[in-house]
Amino acid sequence: QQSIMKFFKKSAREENSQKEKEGTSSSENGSGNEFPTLAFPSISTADFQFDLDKASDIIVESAQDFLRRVDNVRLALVDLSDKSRIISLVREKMVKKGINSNRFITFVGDITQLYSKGGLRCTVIANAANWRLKPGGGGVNAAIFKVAGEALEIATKERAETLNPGSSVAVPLPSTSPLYQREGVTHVIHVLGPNMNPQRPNYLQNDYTKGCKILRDAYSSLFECFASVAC
Ligand code: AR6
Repeated sequence: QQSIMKFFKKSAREENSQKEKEGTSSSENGSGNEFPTLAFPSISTADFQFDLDKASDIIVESAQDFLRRVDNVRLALVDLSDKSRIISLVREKMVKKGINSNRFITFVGDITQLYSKGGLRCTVIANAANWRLKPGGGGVNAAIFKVAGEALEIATKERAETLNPGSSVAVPLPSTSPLYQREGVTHVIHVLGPNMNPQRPNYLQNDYTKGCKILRDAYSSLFECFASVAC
């Protein structure tokens, strides 16, 4: 309970330093910090080897489309390194399209430590999952299941056994989970993207017509799930 109260009583100082890091406007109104935020990794672009340029187009277009339709929410694309190519590509394309940088931000950090290490409040986070919805396997999936603990495994099993490419499932995180207590995350949305890695199931054999459609479906399903839990 105490840690949740702390979460909501975050100091203005931390909030401002966050805005500086993001390079966003620091005005009280319209900064976007008051909106429920979805933090999401770039689906399919590491272990699943999806082309970064094509993925960045799809991320920016899907986010723009979603934000035009749904008010009072914010999206945050997250990656581990400040040298992240996908973050640079997305930023470039956001600027070209004139997307409101208070409603769609990019952020460098571990998605399991956004609040405790980065001061970024995200009540919902997305996971680039595998079709069996199993922990492990590396990447962001391994990181989220490790930090969220068994509570996430159990809650996931109650919602779904498997996932089809291009679809997602929202899982409410039990308040016993460290990810809930420490980071204030209330939901994890598992998303399965297209796979371009011959070593993984559902390999698309470089078919980017199918791959792009599946990635678009994945983001639209992810964003709809977010709206349904946040709004
Ligand atoms: N925080 C933020 N971003 C991260 C983190 C993290 N802790 N870890 C990785 N990323 P990937 P995929 C970024 O490989 O390509 C798994 O084994 C990473 O830099 O996690 O969709 C699953 O079980 C990249 O930008 O997901 C599946 O089998 C993005 O997250 C398979 O990999 C996605 O990288 C899914 O592959």
